[in-house]
Amino acid sequence: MPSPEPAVWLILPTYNEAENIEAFVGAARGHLPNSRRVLIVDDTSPDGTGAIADRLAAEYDDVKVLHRPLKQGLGPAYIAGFREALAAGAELIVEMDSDFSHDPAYLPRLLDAAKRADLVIGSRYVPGGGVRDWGPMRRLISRGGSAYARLVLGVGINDLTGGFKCFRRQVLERIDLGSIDSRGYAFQVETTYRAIKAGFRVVEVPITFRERRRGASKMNRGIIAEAVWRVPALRLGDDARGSSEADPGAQTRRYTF
Ligand SMILES: Nc1nc2c(ncn2[C@@H]2O[C@H](COP(=O)(O)OP(=O)(O)OP(=O)(O)O)[C@@H](O)[C@H]2O)c(=O)[nH]1
Ligand SMILES: [Mg+2]
Repeated sequence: MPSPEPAVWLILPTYNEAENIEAFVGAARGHLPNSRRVLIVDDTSPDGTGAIADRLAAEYDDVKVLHRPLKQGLGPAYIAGFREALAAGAELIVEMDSDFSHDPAYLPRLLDAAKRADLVIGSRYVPGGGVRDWGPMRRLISRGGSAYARLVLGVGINDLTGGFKCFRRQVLERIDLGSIDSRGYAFQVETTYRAIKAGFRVVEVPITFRERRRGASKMNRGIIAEAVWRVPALRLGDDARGSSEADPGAQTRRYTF
């Protein structure tokens, strides 16, 4: 008898994705096993994304929505989604952008690789991967950012800033989500770095990233600046982890980077 499909949760952060979210959820559901749950985490988008998400949740049993009152960045939205998925018994937790930059057709590739890895990264910077539509400046910032983080952290991962990833639940349980303060690209670097430091097996599978078709980018200088200073802070272990004080177990799980 074939083994049952693992419980897969896809977490989709949204901020002003009204033009994308319905088509995106439709495409993603089509590439996931029946054991799927899709959790949209919307930070009260002014363009009404949340209402569309609610309609999708009413239509499909496997779609849920988490409404958060304020735009707080990608990191906090993902952490809230991860917590909900873990509490509901998710075995594999996938994160990806909801703007079609990450092609849902790659989902089976990530899930397949997760049979042999604890964290799978959809990677632009391994053979077979790449970026479409970006100008030279954006390419330079992204490639330079990943190279910088790889060098400073001393890890062998080529795409540290990408946001298309599949975690085994054990990874998210171990990396002390409560002590992660990063919000933008730094969040992606930090989760992967913590997974490596905790001894998990991390693999990269090639993906081609494409520019969003609709809607506006939320990337800004602050997000880049955060990544620039947080990466060495991670390495030095002086990352301010204010919220970990509230977690009584945090002390024993704290990493010495
Ligand atoms: N819930 C939530 N989602 C966010 C927030 N910021 C960005 N997102 C979502 O995170 C995903 C990635 O954000 P993008 O705006 O595409 O940022 P980016 O991919 O860095 O920039 P571009 O590729 O230039 O569009 C998208 O699905 C966004 O809607 C936020 O503060 N809260
Ligand atoms: Mg994007």
